[in-house]
Amino acid sequence: MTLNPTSQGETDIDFNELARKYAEERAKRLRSDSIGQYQALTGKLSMFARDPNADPDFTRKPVRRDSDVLVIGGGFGGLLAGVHLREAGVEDVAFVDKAGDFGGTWYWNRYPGVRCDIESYIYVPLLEETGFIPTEKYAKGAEIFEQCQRIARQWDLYKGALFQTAVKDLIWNADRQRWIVTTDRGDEFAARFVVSCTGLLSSPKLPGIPGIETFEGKSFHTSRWDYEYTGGDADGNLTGLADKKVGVIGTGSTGIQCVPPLAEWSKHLYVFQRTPCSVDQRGNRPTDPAWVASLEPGWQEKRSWNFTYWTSGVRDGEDMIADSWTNLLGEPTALTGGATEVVDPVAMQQAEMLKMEKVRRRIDLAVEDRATAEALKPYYNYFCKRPGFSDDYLQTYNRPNVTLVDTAGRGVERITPKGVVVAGKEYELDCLVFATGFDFMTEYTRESGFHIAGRDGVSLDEHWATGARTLYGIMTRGFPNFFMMSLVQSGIAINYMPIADAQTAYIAEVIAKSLAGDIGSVEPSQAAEDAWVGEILAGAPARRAFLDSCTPSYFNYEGQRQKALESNEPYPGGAIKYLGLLDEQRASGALANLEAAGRCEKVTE
Ligand code: N01
Repeated sequence: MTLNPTSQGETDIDFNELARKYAEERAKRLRSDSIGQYQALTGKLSMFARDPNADPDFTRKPVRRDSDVLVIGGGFGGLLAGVHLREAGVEDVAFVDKAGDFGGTWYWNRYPGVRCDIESYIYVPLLEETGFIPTEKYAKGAEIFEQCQRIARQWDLYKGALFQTAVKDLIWNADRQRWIVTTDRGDEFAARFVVSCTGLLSSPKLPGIPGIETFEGKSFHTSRWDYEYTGGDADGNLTGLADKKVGVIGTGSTGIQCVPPLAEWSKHLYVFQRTPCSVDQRGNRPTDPAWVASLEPGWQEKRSWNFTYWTSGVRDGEDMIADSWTNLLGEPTALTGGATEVVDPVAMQQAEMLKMEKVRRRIDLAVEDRATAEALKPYYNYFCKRPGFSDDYLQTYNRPNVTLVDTAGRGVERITPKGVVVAGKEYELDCLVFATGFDFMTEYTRESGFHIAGRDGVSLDEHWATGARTLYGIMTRGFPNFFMMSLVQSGIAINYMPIADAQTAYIAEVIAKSLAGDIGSVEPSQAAEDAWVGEILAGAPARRAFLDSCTPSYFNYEGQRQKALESNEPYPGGAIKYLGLLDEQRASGALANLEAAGRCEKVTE
């Protein structure tokens, strides 16, 4: 069923009353422990980190290797780095990844119903180059994972790749002008350049709910789905759940994708909700072969730019993607970024409220039980959380075997050996699924999981103790020949792919130029880094003012500013400007704004 609430009645919205309601709902969710409420999958929770898709008994001999480039992480960022390095003529590239294969997010996230939530024709990289077209507008995770493997094969990136291997330490050796990199399997690399692509949302987190480790049934995080227990695969057929009472904690983008198949296959499903997600129309459809036949060379880049323009508030001719993202962001709203002309903030706020009102009215049309419908309504600005899209999530609550357990913003109270407690009531469960997300923009070393020591042994944590310092969010002074892909001081866009592509093209160019010139080390000049940090800090207050009014989420450090993390903000100039800037740097020789020092001869082994 397509739910398209008409605009009728919009004018009767009392914006002041809504603002009061938003503030009230926000206050219910504020907690003094903010981001401290979550725990990493270490220590007694390390069993949640086990990779169900890789051989747990895998062993190999430690490797000692000199290489021109070491890429850490084989997701979209690492793959695109590999492709651009190859195309820039850099052959000696090694990969290390904790996972058992390339794929990153799409290796780990195999939960039922997993799909991309950006149109696949612009989100999945290198479609023209590989001759692959996703079978649907929003592709299944398995297709995207296969495309990652296809890219790795086509650009010969498997050669020398080490999987099921975690980097532990990176230490800059100034005499050798190399990074000495060690891993948990005893490997030692001496790499001239390191490109760290450890992912933006890659470290799963669990809530610090008391008793979490005492649950005696089956429990796992969505990014480590246990199909041995549930049966089936990402397409459903979860026959192992036919006689099971299943609980899901978390109703973000992942929760809304896995709830419908879980409801279809479980005896009974309890969805434990703290904050409702906004759920807009998805409108998925099969790829039209006639459309594919009509595509001309260069189509993917053109289409991708069209989306970036429209979602930056710039109407770039026809809206090629025409989905809920472009429909909304074609209108100026509070967060469309620097490309949007300045509009009245009151008008922007009202536009956000109108959008959310439509989202709430969809719920009334989809959900039969009034109390459930009310509990599913989100009361916050649209961009306070990652928007969700689904054509079957809301309707799932009409099933007799599904219960929404709304926690009124307080979250699950306790977990017992038998189940989950909310407001004093215990819900007995056989299986408990945590759709509770990933670490986001906290400390870089905590997220990446390794220790980095740059010039004079100074660690990245020490260097950034009073705030992050980067050039373009990619390099940091004192850490020569080290490139990172993260959101810290980086450009952001609704679609990550063009950002990852531009960043890795720039990085590959810097590396290729340095290798060609036998340059020992490159790092940002003090002046360039200062200027970049200055731009970030100057733009941060506007974004913070918006986020400060938001309901808690990972976007705003769960509603509490973290002094040390304030300079982690993204580039405020918007995606279009950021992409243009990187392109310009690359085209003008890539080494501008960098200090190059020393000479480095190739070491022969
Ligand atoms: O994680 P989340 P996610 N009791 O952090 C709830 C990307 N993604 O995995 O909202 C009860 O968004 C928490 O509640 P609240 C996408 O960028 C992409 O869903 O904090 N509940 C929330 O509902 C996305 O943003 C695709 O109040 C508790 C949930 O856990 C990102 O991944 C698909 C709780 C966590 O939601 C992460 O999404 C899927 C407690 N104590 C995801 N603690 C694509 O298609 C936490 N929660 C590309």
